Amino acid sequence: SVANLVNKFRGCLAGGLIGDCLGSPFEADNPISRSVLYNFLTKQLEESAKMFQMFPFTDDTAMTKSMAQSFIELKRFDAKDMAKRFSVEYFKDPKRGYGGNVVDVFAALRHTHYEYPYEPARLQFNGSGSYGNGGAMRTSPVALFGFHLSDAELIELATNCAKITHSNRNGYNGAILQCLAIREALQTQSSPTDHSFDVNVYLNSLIEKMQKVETTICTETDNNDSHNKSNGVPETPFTDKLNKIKKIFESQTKVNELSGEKVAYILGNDVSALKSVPSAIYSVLRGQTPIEAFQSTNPFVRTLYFALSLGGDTDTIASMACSIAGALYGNDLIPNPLRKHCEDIDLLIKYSEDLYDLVPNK
Ligand code: R7I
Ligand code: MG
Ligand code: MG
Ligand code: MG
Repeated sequence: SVANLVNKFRGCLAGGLIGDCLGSPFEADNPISRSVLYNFLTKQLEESAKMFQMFPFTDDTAMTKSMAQSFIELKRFDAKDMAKRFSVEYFKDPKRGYGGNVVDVFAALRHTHYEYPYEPARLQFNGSGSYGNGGAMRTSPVALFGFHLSDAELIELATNCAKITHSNRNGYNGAILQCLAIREALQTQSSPTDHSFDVNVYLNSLIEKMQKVETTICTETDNNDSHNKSNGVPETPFTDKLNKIKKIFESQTKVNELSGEKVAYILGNDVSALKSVPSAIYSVLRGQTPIEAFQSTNPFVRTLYFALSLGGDTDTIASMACSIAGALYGNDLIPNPLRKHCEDIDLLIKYSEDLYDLVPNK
């Protein structure tokens, strides 16, 4: 309902931060040790901890903060302003675990005084653009700022925000999918008693929208035109992965059988958008039912556990999964101890409220 929309906004940015901060200690663990993960998460959930160990955020949150600040201060999208914030933030605080190549974009943006905010990204990887998940990992403010927009408008905004660093079709399409997944979560009402929602309805909506995105003819700004068609038919890799997920969820037995390691093998767990965004979405849906290896009745906690259990790019996959889960279940379902471990939690909550204030006609 409309009444708890602000709670969902808060949950989205708080969830994204928690996934990033608690996922970063495991980044690149592949596979991740079950007992280490069990002990770690059990510890972070302790209510009575005398001291809450503080986990710093990484580039995922640094860039999310810049996106939020740009929307909040300008009350509109401005590519140059966003490009400048990314770059200034990077040079102020570079040791946040940024992707290996995106740092060249920040340098080129600064060198050209942010005059051509899309050019450096277009030149990455010999002109094919980055397919990393850096566009997707920071997209939550787009879904909040663009909450009231039509699908077409939201997709255009998500694309333009992502293309400042990620001009490869699979890079910005990953950001579009993550953005749509969050908006769909904001619009989904889970049961107030057991927090259940219709997984099939949620998936079908994403499949329909992503299919449209991936089959639409590329514009002249798309520099990957030659890579995305086979025999004149556009490739639909994200839609295909969503359909794979749908197939798995059609059998609850299959869902219960698939460990994090197996899901990582099927859907991926690396720094590419294609092998991380669908895995994050899977983790959210997996959170709907009990997990044998980590007993919790809380679907947000289950989502976090499962995302981490995939291994690989854990900070980013957990951050994307938990921002969707937070948007679904709202801030009130997130256990307090988890947030107490995260750097800048109060600031992210403030940004979520500022973005909520910008939503027209509530
Ligand atoms: O996508 P990006 O911002 O990185 C985000 C990731 C997250 O996991 C963060 O937590 C952080 O750890 O990094 O940064 P990019 O440098 O654009 O992409 C990340 C990596 O993906 C690159 O360093 C490459 O290894 C790989 N990559 C590609 N490799 C070959 N060809 C991305 N695009 C390509 C490509 O087109
Ligand atoms: Mg990171
Ligand atoms: Mg290419
Ligand atoms: Mg990462």
